Amino acid sequence: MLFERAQRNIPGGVNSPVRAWKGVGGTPLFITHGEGAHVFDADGNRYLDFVASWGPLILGHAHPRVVAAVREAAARGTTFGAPTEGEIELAEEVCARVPCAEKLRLVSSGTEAAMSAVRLARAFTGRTKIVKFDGCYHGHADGMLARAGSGVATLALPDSPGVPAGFAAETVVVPFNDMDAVAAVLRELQGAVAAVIVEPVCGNMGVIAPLQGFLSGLRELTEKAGAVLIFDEVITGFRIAAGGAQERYQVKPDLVCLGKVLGGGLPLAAFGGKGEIMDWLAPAGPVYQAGTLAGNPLAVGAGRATLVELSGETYQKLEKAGAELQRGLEATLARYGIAGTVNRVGSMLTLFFGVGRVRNADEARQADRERFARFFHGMLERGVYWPPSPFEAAFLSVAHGRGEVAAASDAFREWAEHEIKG
Ligand code: KE4
Repeated sequence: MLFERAQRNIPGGVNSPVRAWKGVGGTPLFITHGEGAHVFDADGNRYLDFVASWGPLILGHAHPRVVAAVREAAARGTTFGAPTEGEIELAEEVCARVPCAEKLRLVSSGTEAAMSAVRLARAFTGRTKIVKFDGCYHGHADGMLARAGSGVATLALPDSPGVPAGFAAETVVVPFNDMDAVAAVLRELQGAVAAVIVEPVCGNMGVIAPLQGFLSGLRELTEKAGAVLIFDEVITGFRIAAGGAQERYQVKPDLVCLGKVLGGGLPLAAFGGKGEIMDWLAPAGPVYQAGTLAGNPLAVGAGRATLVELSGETYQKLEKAGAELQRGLEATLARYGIAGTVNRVGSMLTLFFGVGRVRNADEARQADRERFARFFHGMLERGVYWPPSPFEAAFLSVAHGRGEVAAASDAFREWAEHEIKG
């Protein structure tokens, strides 16, 4: 049994906690390969995949042009530790698409992107306090683990041991979508807040969209307070629009964190924004940040091949598929009288059971986790691999056509029939 064997040398048998199915119980699938909208496990079972590696695979698994780009790059050598033209082209492409990005630094993970953006904001403002939102997850750097989402929420960890109280004390946590709370904190900490960091659409408490005016309100408040506004678009970047949430909601932050889709499934992330802030970064400026494999040619190749495929038409297709799936899920909830709600933005969505609406982490935490676990396993039995946590987002790819959406809706209806009628 692979999971037992894995646990002998890997803590918890996984290299990232959310993969261990702690939120739904059971033994995690070990995946052997993926093709388009499907993944295959070590027992040869085929599943319609809505995990999408937690967001990167907007083109589906093993997209031929992404695979070819990685093959071609690898054949020329995997890494040089020196600048390459491909990094310039990717930076130019990202800065052309992402409204706030005048300059960009490539890193290898979303955690590095968020950690570095926060350090940059602290240096640029000469301040130390960071405001984040309950349930938002910005990777696992020490200061970011206060009331985080994703695996921290899934495992119901209070935060994390090992983070010195002094670090946590610099992070102030307020409820998502609560403009008054943000205004109060910025007033109270007048002149001490370096940055407000937010997932413009929360994806780590399940999907939670910003209320009307929330993002523009954050923009105004941070402007007035002299604090840097950081959009963590590691999930939403290139996912909910070509220019991410800042294009979809027409609100421009000072800095942005990007990842997942940007790397096309390889380890690539980035942070970018106003040139006057980014130029504080070494070697242009004094703020140190570095990475052996930053801008790695294989990851840059995969990212460029992915962005090339993401045109306006692609986003219309993803929007349509997402809306179709939401309609199917909601129709079944209504038909069987199952309390629940679907939160969706574009091709990322979450099904919350037992609650009427979810606008922040407290409301997400009220959702019925036991029913979610039964839902997860019920869908798996019917060939659909949904994210194994009530606090994550399900993702559609361009490979999820009408047939795939119908299959997922049918599986949900069959599960609901069984759940209600036994
Ligand atoms: P990574 O360090 O995992 O590449 O990125 C951290 C990160 C930063 N910001 C946001 C908004 C994120 O969602 C993430 C990572 N997301 C989780 C799941 N939602 C990654 C899955 C995992 O931890 O295995």
